[in-house]
Amino acid sequence: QPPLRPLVKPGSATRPKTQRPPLHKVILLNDDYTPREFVVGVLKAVFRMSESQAYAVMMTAHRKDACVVAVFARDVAETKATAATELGRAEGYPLFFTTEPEE
Ligand code: NFA
Repeated sequence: QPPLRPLVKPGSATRPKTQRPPLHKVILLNDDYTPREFVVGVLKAVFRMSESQAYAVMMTAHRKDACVVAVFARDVAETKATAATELGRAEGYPLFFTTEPEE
């Protein structure tokens, strides 16, 4: 009698696929009033960016009207977008960060 051979590759039938949370982009929107240096300071404080990274993101938003700052799990993206928007609001600036799901 021939030996029984496995029907499926060991492990493949029972091991669940690892779940990763869908990522959400935080997007910085340009406006005509918030000072450039203030935007850079908010990006450094909330998103832990270096001066040069923050400056590059600020200038991209300034020139193209919007720039992706970073991607996070949804709750982290929303918390950071709200915190950054509120730092501007506290100074009377219309600075605005939004979020959207990554494709
Ligand atoms: N456009 C603003 C200015 O010229 C700077 C800015 C950049 C504001 C990016 C918001 C986002 N002072």
